Formats: sequence, C-alpha cells, structure tokens
Amino acid sequence: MAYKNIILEKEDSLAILKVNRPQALNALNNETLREIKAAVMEVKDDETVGALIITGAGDKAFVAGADISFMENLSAVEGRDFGLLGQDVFTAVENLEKPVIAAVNGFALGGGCELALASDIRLASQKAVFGQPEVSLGITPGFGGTQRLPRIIGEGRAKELIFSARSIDAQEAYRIGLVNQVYPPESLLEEAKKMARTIMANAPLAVRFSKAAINKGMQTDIDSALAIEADLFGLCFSTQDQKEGMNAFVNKRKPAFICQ
Ligand code: CO8
Repeated sequence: MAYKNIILEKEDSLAILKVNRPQALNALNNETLREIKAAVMEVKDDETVGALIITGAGDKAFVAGADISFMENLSAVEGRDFGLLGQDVFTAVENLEKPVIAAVNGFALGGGCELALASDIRLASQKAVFGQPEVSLGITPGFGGTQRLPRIIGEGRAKELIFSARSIDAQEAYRIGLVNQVYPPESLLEEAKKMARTIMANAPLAVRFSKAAINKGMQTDIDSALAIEADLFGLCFSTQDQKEGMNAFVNKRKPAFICQ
C-alpha cells in the first residue's frame, strides 16, 4: 500500500515505521492514524517480518501529539470518535503479535507519548521529550494515556505528569521507568535494530506467547493471569521450537528456530 504520512521500510526481517508529517512535527491526524493501522496490519500479515520499530521521521519529533489544528473545532461527538480512532490504532499496536520497539527520537507529547506507551519497549534519544500536555489544551489524554501511563510508571507519577502537563527529558523518563534505555541521537535507530535482532534470534512463538501472557495478565487478577501463563507455557510444549531449543541446549549447539 502507498502511504502519504508514514514511511514503512523493511530491512531483512525487520519493519521500520516512520511517522512523516514534517510540517506538523509528525502530529497525528485522521489520515495518519489510519495509515499507522494499515501498516500495523501489513506487518501482522507479512510472515517475513519478525519485529516492528516505530520512530519519527526527521531529527526533531517522534510525534508531537494529535493534530491540534484538526481538533480545534471538533464537536463532542467528533472528539469522541477521534479518541476512539486513536485508541483503536494504538490497541492494534499493543496487540500486534510481534515485538514493537518505539525509538523515540524527539518530542513524544500527547498522542506521541501514547503511541510510545502502546509499544512493548521504549528506547529514547538523549534529545527525547515526553509529556501528556492535554490538560493545558482543555482536554484529557484520549489515545490510552490515562490507562497505559499509570500501568507503566505507576498511578502517582502518571497523575503528576497528566495533571501538571509537565514535559520531561529522556533522563527523567529513564529514571521513572517510562523508557528502557537512553542513547545518543545518532545511535538510537541502530540500537533499536540491535535489540529487535536480539529478540528475533529467540523462538518467535515463545516471544509472542510471552507478550500475550504479559499483556493479558496485566489486565486481570493474579490468579487468572497465572492461569493464562500456565496455558501458554503448556502450549509451548506442542511446538517444534521447544524441542529444537532444548535439544540444542542439551547437545551444546545453536538452535535453529522455525515457528512463526
Ligand atoms: N498539532 C498540530 N501542529 C503541530 C503540533 C500538533 N500537536 N505540534 C507542532 N505542530 C506544528 C506547529 O504548529 C508548527 O507549525 P507552523 O510551522 O505551521 O507554525 C510546526 O509544527 C513546528 O512547531 P513549533 O514551531 O511549535 O516548534 P517548536 O520547536 O517551537 O516547539 C513543540 C515544539 C514544543 C513540540 C510545540 O510544537 C508544541 O508544543 N506542540 C504541541 C504539543 C502538544 O501539545 N501535543 C499534544 C496534543 S493533544 C494530544 O495529543 C491529545 C491526544 C488524544 C486526543 C484525543 C481526542 C479526543
């Protein structure tokens, strides 16, 4: 599919999605959100792709939020629909059955921070800036931020960031557990690729099941979550990759995983 506001590149078995609206610091309008969803579906259906990296085109912004010019005159119904669209797209990112790494190369504000939150792993450039400035614009976070931010950094810190609309730099984001690692701007994408390749060297189905167990388990009580883990753990023993991984260990050789 041809995209206008994003770039989807494929490099070996890695897909790289760049949000690309330089005139608006990669801000998200309807069209861009729909293109991100289409790209996620493309990655889902492409058996040659093992992981997705999401980043921003250019050197200034990851995504500077939802498009404020577009939102300015929305009615309550239109605002809700726009929120539902963003939620749907970011839930598709979260549920993609392949690992998703956000390489946050600059401003990640509002919807941009929420896109990073929907990713599995967040890596930041030293120049990255995070924040949920929505209340300074008279709205709440609406693309999942009120739910995913507290689940990732805890309720108190999430409330402070959302209520104050304060932006934080990459070091503070690292300190509070919002990002996994911080890198110099020039090595961020390479480090993201390196991490993706490390993950892809493991059994793909086991990674996928681990993601499902964590994502589903985080939304439920511990007993139900442990039941989900037990089912998926059991299912691994019906895969060829479990036999391959353990046989390789026992015979002191490198495993060759095959299951997608
Ligand atoms: N929307 C639209 N245009 C934007 C946005 C945005 N979010 N961010 C930047 N731009 C545009 C600017 O208007 C400017 O355009 P122009 O050149 O035509 O004047 C261009 O990008 C460059 O931006 P600046 O000149 O402002 O660049 P600076 O380096 O001076 O500042 C900032 C960079 C600090 C990132 C600044 O642009 C800024 O504060 N942007 C807005 C950030 C923000 O508030 N984001 C949150 C938006 S709200 C949101 O995301 C809600 C999500 C849930 C929605 C639910 C709906 C119901």
